[in-house]
Amino acid sequence: MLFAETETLDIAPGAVLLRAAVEPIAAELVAEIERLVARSPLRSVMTPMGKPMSVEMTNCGTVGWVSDRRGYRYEVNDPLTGGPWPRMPHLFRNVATSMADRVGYPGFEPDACLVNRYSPGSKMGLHQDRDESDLSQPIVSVSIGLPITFKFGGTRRTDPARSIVLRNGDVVVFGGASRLAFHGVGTLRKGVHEVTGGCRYNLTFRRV
Ligand code: MD3
Ligand code: FE
Repeated sequence: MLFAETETLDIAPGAVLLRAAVEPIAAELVAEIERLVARSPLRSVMTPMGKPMSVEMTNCGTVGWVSDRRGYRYEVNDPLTGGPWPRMPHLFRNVATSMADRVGYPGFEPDACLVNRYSPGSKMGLHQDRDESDLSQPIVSVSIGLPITFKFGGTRRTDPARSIVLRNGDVVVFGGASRLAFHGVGTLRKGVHEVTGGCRYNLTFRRV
């Protein structure tokens, strides 16, 4: 499947930004999000330290990322519904596999998609994504709606971090030397976006 032909920017070793690559289908992606949150609602989760995260989350796919007082992990069932997570929409899978393929990861088969919803004031502190077993597989991130400042450092928490604004339709593929990079996002500012209204969604596709 072909999405917008856009420039690819190497933002760090192993990290490629495809600017506005899914902007033409952003509204369709939001429609899919609305369908899946009707089954597995967005919810606030606690960190293992017992602090509520400001970002609301849900998942689709055969496994989903969960966090509570017992830690971070992937689960086959949604703890809220007790049943399996909604299936990953074909459109989501196609976006993830084709974007990964474009930047040198043929055969990327995500089994989890974490859906994050940011409302004004939401942020995400610096962290690594290391709950997945095969770190040779990339993570594909899709931004929808309001812009946010993404922070991207090195493999040590204290490495200097760069800032990049992620906007509607931007896709970033994180693999190679970037797969274990510390990253986070700044505080979402109040605004209105034609596709999402007052929020931002981020989809991250993972091979767990
Ligand atoms: C770099 N999400 O869900 S997307 C996350 O905007 C997460 O919601 C942020 O960090 C968000 O874990 C950032 C960019 C991103 C996602 C995963 C990565 C960058 C990454 C995994 C490894 C390295
Ligand atoms: Fe992350």
